[in-house]
Amino acid sequence: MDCIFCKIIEGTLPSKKVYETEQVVAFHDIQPKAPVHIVIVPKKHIPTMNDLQKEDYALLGDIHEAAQQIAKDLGVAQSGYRLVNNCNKDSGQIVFHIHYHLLGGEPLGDIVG
Ligand code: D5M
Repeated sequence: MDCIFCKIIEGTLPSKKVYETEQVVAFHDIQPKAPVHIVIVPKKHIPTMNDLQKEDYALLGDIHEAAQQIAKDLGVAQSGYRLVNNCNKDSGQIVFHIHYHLLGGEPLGDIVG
């Protein structure tokens, strides 16, 4: 499958990982829009939020657990951070493997992932 994030998950494409469990991986965004910009990805290939099934809902909990831990580890838990999902064209989604941007490290204003 020609999916950049699947290649990162398989280890065939390098990434700067900050978090990994059996279900989820997170790594530094290659084009950061804030001092802290991490991409949190379920290992299961789900193209967009529209494709989430009920059986996948536990992954959303795993992603929030990852966000909490990463925010703590990278020192933005108290200063604040934003978790963003882009779905389809108008949102600007360019990688069609569902993911959540964790942004922080400065006042974010209208910065989105
Ligand atoms: O955002 C997709 C995000 O994925 C975008 O901010 C760039 C990032 N990206 C793309 N390729 C890589 C690699 N190879 N490593 C790390 N980050 C990457 P979207 O929500 O789809 O607009």
